[in-house]
Amino acid sequence: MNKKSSEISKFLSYVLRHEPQAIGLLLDREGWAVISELIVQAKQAGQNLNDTLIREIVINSDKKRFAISEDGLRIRAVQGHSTNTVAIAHAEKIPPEFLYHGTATRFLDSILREGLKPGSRQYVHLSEDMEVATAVGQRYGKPVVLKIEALRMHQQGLKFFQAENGVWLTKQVPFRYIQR
Ligand code: HQG
Repeated sequence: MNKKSSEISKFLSYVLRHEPQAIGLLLDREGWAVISELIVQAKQAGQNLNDTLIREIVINSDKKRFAISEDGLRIRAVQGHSTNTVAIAHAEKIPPEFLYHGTATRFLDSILREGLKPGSRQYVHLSEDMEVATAVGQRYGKPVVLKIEALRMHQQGLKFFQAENGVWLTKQVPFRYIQR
C-alpha cells in the first residue's frame, strides 16, 4: 500500500471503528456506514475520498480490515471497534486449542496480574498465528507472544467470536489461561 492509501486506511479505521461522530457520520448497530455519506462527510473534514479509492483500499488491506455490503452501498470495519454505538453480531465459534496474543514486554507485569483486558476496544484480539501476534506486539515496543489456552477457556464457559477477517475475539482472558 502506498503512503496515500495507508493514510486513508488509517482515516477509515478511525471513523469506522472509533470516532464516527468526529466527521458527523452515522454507523448502524452492525457498524455499517453508507459509502456516499462517508464521502460527503469526509470531504467536509478535509479528506478527499471517492468510490474507487475506497474500494481499492478495502481490497488491498493487508488484514482485510474493511468489508463492503452485498448491495455495494455500505462499508464497515470488521473488527477493532471502540465506539459503543456499534455491536456487531460476530459469529460465536469454538476456538482451536491455543490462540496467541502479541503484546509489549512492558505490559507483562500488569497482564500477569490482571489478565488480558480489552482496553479501549470492545474485545481482546487473538490470533491463530504466532507471527501475526509478534507483529501486533511490536506496535507497542519489544514484543512478547502469550499463548492462550483458548479451548479450555471455551470449555469453561467463556465465549469466542471470529471476525470476518479471521481475528479471534473474546471479552477478556483471565491470567490462569495465559502461558508465556
Ligand atoms: C495490552 C491491530 C496492561 C494489550 C492489531 C495491547 C490487532 C494490557 C494493549 C488489533 C492488559 C491494547 C488490536 C493489562 C491487555 N495490562 N496492558 N491487563 N491487557 N493489555 O491496540 O491487541 O492494524 O487496543 O496486550 O493487528 O494490540 O488496527 O490491542 O498491547 O488485531 O487492524 O493493551 O489492532 O489491528 O492495545 O491490537 P490495542 P491489540 P489493525
